[in-house]
Amino acid sequence: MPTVYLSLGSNLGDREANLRRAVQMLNEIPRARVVAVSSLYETAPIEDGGPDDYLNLAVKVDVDGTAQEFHHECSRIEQTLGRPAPPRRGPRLIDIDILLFDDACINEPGLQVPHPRMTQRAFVLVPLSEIEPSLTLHGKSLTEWLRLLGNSQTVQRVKRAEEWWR
Ligand code: PH2
Ligand code: MG
Ligand code: MG
Repeated sequence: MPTVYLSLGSNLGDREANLRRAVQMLNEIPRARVVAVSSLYETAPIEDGGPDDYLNLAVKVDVDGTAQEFHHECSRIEQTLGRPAPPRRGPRLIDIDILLFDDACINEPGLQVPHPRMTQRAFVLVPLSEIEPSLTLHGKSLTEWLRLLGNSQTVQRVKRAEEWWR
């Protein structure tokens, strides 16, 4: 059964509640099972992340099915949770990104796996290394990738997994 790693983020509303609901909904996908969640991390926005701080975490899921099917389910959860109240538009309440789907290499419009920017994002690498410290990416360990990033990106652990999940 494929092992899948996800990065989740929220920077709007009750961020912790948004993330908890998203992880619950991932676990409710009939052919998916959440097997590990990381601590919650408060992270400063990078790239085009908008003005507000994020809560981010990493999740490990066993998935029975294709990456495309699972991606579709993740988009459905984003839409269910993140739909802005009409007529307002704005940042999404929840972002679910597939980082790794077993050892699949996928390069399609809307679905690139491994996630092409994950090695440049401390908000991805720190939670991921917490739940899977032995992972390597393109021949380097997660800690090696983090070391290459330096410490310009703020990532602060705010709640351990057992304090927020179930
Ligand atoms: N997501 C982005 C862009 N920037 N920054 C942080 N700290 N956390 C995110 O989840 C994030 C971001 C695009 O999805
Ligand atoms: Mg994203
Ligand atoms: Mg996304």
